[in-house]
Amino acid sequence: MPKPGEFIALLRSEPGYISGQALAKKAGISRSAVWKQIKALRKYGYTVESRHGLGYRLAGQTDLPVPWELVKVLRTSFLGTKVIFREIVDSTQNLAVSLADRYDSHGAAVIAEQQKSGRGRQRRKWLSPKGGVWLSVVLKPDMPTAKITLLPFVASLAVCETIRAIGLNARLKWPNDVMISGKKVAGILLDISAEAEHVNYAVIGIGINANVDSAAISAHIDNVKVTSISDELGRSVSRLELVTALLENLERYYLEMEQRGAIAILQEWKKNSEMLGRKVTVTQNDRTVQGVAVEINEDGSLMLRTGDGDINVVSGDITLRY
Ligand code: BT5
Repeated sequence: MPKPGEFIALLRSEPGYISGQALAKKAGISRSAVWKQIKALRKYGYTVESRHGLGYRLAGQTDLPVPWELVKVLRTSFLGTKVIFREIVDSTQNLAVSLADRYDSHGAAVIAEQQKSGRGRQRRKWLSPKGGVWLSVVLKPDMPTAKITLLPFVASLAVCETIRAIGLNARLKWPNDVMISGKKVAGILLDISAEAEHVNYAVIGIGINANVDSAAISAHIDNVKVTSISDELGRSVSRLELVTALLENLERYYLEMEQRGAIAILQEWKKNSEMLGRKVTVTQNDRTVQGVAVEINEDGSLMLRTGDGDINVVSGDITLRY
């Protein structure tokens, strides 16, 4: 049985219609197997026309980041050279973590069109309907364990740049949210396995509300304002193009951090953030602290100027006060 990538290549090589019989012969499969392949391609988002007496014609490309399309356009050296794509999965993060111990997993990406149990930080839920970009990448970083918490800054910066390149004013909010006009469009999650001196692996999860109805997500959430790229643009975007640009930006920033450290990344991150100098409320579990966000420290923590002096916050959620 040909793989979807091989079968789509057969259809593509025909400018007009190709009969089911000719397709079956070229692919070395039965006519009914051809029909199954056509059905599968339609599920992957391709438009395949069928006409009685003429056969099949490829009339529209997919916008999904399926591996056989990504491989043709992606200009990375290692990130995304191995891709697992699923229409639906519990969580790309869980699948990626289960693969991470394999010796050849560095750079592998797991992408899904929909997640049933998407995860946020601290066991929070991440709503992941069809239309979004739900992606996890496995990395085996050559960097000290203490620096690993900076990886989400690399990822959120890459997401922010990718969204800005399509003309939207994406901004970063500590620790790793990507926002448009104060509404969350993307979030980052990090899972690691590390010893004191050595990182076994890091899995970075990236969720981007690409072509989703943000009102439908908001209906289930009360503490965060939500938006999506399609709601901001008033049209859908190609998730294939979005993921391609994202993986390219992520690899570039990751290599920069591995080779030169995180200072330049944090500088760039700060330039894309609107929170420094602003009054913020930090919520950590049930505790809240108020102050002015004055700096992102070299370890990624947030320096907060409070009435009682400066404190460094390592984790929590920020609300900007106006
Ligand atoms: C995050 O957590 O922002 C990290 C989200 C990471 C999701 C990706 S998708 C691919 C990979 N596979 C996974 O299973 N996860 C990763 P946090 O900062 O804890 O934010 C979670 C909070 O955001 C929730 O409690 C909700 O309030 C809100 N939220 C949930 N779904 C959302 C969505 N689709 N868009 C915006 N906000 C959402």
